[in-house]
Amino acid sequence: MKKTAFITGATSGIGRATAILLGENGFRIIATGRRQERLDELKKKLSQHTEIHTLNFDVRDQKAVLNAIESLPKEWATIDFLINNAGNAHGLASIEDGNMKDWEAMIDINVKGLLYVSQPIIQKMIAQKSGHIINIGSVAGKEAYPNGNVYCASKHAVDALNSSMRMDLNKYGIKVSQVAPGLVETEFSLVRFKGDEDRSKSVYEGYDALKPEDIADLILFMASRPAHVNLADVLIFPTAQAASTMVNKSS
Ligand code: NDP
Ligand code: 8X3
Repeated sequence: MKKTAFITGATSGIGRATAILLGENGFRIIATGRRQERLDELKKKLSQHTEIHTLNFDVRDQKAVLNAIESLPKEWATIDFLINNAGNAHGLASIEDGNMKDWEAMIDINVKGLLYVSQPIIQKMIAQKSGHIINIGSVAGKEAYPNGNVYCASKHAVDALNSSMRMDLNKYGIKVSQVAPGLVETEFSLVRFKGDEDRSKSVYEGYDALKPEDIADLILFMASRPAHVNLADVLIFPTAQAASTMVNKSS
């Protein structure tokens, strides 16, 4: 029987690549995000390979999250994998200059949003006595960097939640894993720099950044291990990167 993966932030970047790769490799997909036209485009593309159901909600809106999960038709009631991917950075400023709205957005999306989505799905997983949650953290959740302050704090929170969730859900046999990527070329920097394309492009110039498909590959590998194996926490860098702030741009 096909397994079902619920993927947040499937309209772009890592989430979209993961939906496509898992969908092409025998998983049924529940794809979520806010941009309906992108959900429709993904549904059209993936329908050739697998069954796909889309849900449109903002992870910051707890009621909308709950309603969306409750709206799932009976045949989508079992969720085998939750890929907690929706997230972003907003701004890159020294702490004294930070914008409160940016800070709130990162905490609300990256931390509170992840919790809003996780709890109702964890309850389903406990009832069905199986499940696997894969949290998308970041190298920013392992080491802070200058001007990264609140984004780094939000990803440190994901790192802590990943460990603690694994401990809490151990008694139910539910796997919890984290993928912590370094630099991946997606719309991430475009969002961080509020649509400034030149600044966003410059983040990925002079070296081979990871592609969203590289992260999708890792997620597929993690999701297809035997029942007794859990890759609990994987840090993944482009070869040119050695740490948050160390990228060899001449490579
Ligand atoms: P993208 O900007 O390409 O994708 C972000 C996804 O998150 C989109 O699908 C977006 O969908 C969704 N999203 C954002 N805000 C909300 C919201 N409020 N409600 C619902 N969905 C939302 O970035 P990435 O693919 O790079 O980012 C995915 C994850 O990977 C994030 O958690 C990010 O922190 C993490 N990451 C990224 C790295 C990178 O270098 N790119 C490195 C390390 C970690 P929509 O706008 O349609 O709602
Ligand atoms: C995204 C990678 O280094 O821009 O989490 O924070 S970084």
